[in-house]
Amino acid sequence: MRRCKRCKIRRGEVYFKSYNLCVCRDCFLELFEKRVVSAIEKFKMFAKEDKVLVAVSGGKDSLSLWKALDELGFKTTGLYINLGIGEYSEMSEEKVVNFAQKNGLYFKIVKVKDLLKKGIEELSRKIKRTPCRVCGTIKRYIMNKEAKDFFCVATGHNLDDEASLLLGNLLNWQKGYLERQFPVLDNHKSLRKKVKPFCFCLEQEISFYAFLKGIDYIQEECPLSKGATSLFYKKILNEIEEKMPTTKIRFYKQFLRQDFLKRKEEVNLKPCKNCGYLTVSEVCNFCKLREKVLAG
Ligand code: Q46
Ligand code: ZN
Repeated sequence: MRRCKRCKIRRGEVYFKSYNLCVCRDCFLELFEKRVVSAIEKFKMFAKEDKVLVAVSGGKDSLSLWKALDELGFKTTGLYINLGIGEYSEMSEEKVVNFAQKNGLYFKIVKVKDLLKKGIEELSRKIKRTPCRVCGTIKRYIMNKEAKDFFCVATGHNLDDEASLLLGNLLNWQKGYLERQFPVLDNHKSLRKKVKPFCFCLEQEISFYAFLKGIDYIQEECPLSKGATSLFYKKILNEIEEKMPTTKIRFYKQFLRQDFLKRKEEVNLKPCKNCGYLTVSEVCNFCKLREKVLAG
């Protein structure tokens, strides 16, 4: 391999085609941390004194985010939501617990089965919705509830996730979803602030970061993700990126410059009459789901 393009002294250990950059591990770690800090500062995500709840799944992105924020000196607590997806959930919970213990970090576990008596797969069958849709509603609800004593919730969404989500939202002209795709959603009444500090980090960078930091994460994908359109969009974007490097970052950064993202107040939201969670209808999606499930 070539010499590190940054320090010009050490041997380059990793090559990023998207940046046409070959760097050594020390330079990589510096660049990676800078990229995370610049997203946190650019979007005014949180400051050193704020308490951040990091949503962790046991996968490489969220555990790397937790590690990076902790090493950068932020006050973090992990939140693991056990989705009740058989062995996959048990294995990922174990990864989170081991990681937290190894790094001396606080964390909390919430089990979907404790709340709704069933795991995601059974819930999806019961209410005849796709597992990911059910899962999304439940995770958003739990995260927001658990974040009430925190400044914000941070998730491990990376540039590949954001670019593929953007592609999907554009192909379907989902204007409402496009507005909500910003890397920061500010506090709004009882809705806690949500942030994505890895929004400028490629998946490939996070994998290398996790490797260098010796993070033991769950390698398997969620078994319910098979056939998800987001995976298809990622594959297409990877093919485009292969032919035209930097497409992903340009696509996403141009999106962030659009005027309609200067978000207005979410005037249409009002508290759910059961639980108080902000929603557009009388009863929030989580309460509707719970009613259907517990009805027998
Ligand atoms: S965990 Fe849940 Fe994902 Fe599994 S069921 Fe779908 S949304 S794929 S991030
Ligand atoms: Zn509700």
